[in-house]
Amino acid sequence: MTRTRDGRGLRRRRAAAGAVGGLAAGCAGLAVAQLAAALVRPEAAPLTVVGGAVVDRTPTAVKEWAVRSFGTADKLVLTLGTVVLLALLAAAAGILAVRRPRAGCALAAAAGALGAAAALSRPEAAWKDALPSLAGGAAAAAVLYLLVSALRRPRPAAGSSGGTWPLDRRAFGRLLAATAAGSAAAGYAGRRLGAHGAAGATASRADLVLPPPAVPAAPVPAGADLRVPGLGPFLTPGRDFYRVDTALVVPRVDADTWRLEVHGDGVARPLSLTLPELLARPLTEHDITLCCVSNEVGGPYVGNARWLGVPLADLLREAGVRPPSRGGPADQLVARSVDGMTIGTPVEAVMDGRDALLAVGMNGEPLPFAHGFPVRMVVPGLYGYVSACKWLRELRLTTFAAYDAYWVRRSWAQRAPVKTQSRIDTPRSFSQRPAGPVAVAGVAWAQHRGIARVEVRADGGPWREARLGAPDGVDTWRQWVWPWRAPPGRHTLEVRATDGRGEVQPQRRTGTLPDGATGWHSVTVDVRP
Ligand SMILES: Nc1nc2c(c(=O)[nH]1)N[C@H]1C(S)=C(S)[C@@H](COP(=O)(O)O)O[C@H]1N2
Ligand SMILES: [Mo]
Repeated sequence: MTRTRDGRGLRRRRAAAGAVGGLAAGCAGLAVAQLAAALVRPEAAPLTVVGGAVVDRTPTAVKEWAVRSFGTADKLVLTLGTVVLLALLAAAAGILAVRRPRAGCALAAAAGALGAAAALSRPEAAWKDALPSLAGGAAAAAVLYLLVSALRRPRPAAGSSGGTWPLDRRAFGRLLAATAAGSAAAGYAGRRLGAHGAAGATASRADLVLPPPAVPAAPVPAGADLRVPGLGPFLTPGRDFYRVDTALVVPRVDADTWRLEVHGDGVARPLSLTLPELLARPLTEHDITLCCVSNEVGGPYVGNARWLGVPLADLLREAGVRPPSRGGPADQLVARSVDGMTIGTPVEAVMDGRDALLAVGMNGEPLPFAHGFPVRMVVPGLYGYVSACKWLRELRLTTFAAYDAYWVRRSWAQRAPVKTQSRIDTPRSFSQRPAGPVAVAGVAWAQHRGIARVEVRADGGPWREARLGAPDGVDTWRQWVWPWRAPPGRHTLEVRATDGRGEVQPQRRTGTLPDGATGWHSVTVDVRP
């Protein structure tokens, strides 16, 4: 084999080998960190904490854009972005290490320290969350040192020049193979351990038998579901229910070790409850439509479910809490999740008689992990970010003056009752259809006020009243349908709802920030002659 002896080619080959070594060291570091995280805390894995720290710091406008552009895939995009950055950093450390081994290895270790800093910056971080990233950085630095040592070692072949190059390709190759094997083994062990940890949570969910409700919900009225093709079911199945949260990895909480703490201002009797203790209280079942403040006009982040849970007001009364209207000192209830989300809800709303629940069941089953197992909050009439904390672990009573919850610190409103909205689900915008009768249908919601009327109009003409599905209380959406005789041509359909208080949904289009979008939804349809 001929070797390029000129300096340029040599440098290029050394740099390439260094980059390969850096990437291998990076993989080894990541695998070791993953294994350490499985031992310490799965949420402390480097990709998770770095991604989470980025989420925490992303300006709200960028986050809204990401949710709009990528939907729920925003998390995948973020993780892939982090991996690409890490790979670039690893390659750079490798290239640097060929010329200056100490500096290159220090860069690898520094990447680990950066991961540790990200871990410690997360809400709810414990000091040990720094360990996986530090271990990963140290492993990457050590492996990189070994690899570049092989690159700098004189080639053992007889008669070689004895300089620092050509490299000892055999030793380098052997070390690369060993690194790959070691990384794979550490990665595999981490996965097995992680699966083992999650197995406890999975078993605890499988074993959970939900007690029957003391106050069951009436069956959904026969006419609530209009069964129009193109319209979703009245009750949204868990697997189709929208998911909005900051968790890059869905927390899998073991119900057997779960506890809820209730304390704070005006709490005469603080509570610390296990799940069986919570479930020993009378449960209520209630249909509630949940929606996200980030839902644009016509958007998908709304769903309706039958929830089973402990009435939150009863639990608060048990703890000695009084609402502000009865002289209580706290006007804000701050719910905190196992992953450090904080969600602030008006105490007055929670205790005004509505069915605010600490939910354990969704559509007849324990909550899915993605929707907050084992316990989450649901409060009719409030957007999710001010009411619906998933993976709940603490309820603290305080004031709005004294404390800003997670999203409030990121420029969303402190209080956010749901705004009246209506959506056309069929026909779809920009769809084509033959002229003739068309069932225009959708949903409308104004939780805790109810929907009194839905109107539709075509091409800016007179408003026509739609037929509503039977009401299932004021806390759920209502389906609606309007028979349209579609003439040929391009048409615009618009919808607007009136809530149970007689307020017509405003036409003015506003964005989602700071407290929810307003405006009428419209679709454009092409009708063939
Ligand atoms: N722990 C936790 N709870 C959370 C969130 C979160 O990010 N973390 N997001 C909230 C928001 S913004 C909404 S809209 C609802 C969504 O609930 P879902 O994912 O079950 O539909 O959960 C709320 N509860
Ligand atoms: Mo939300």
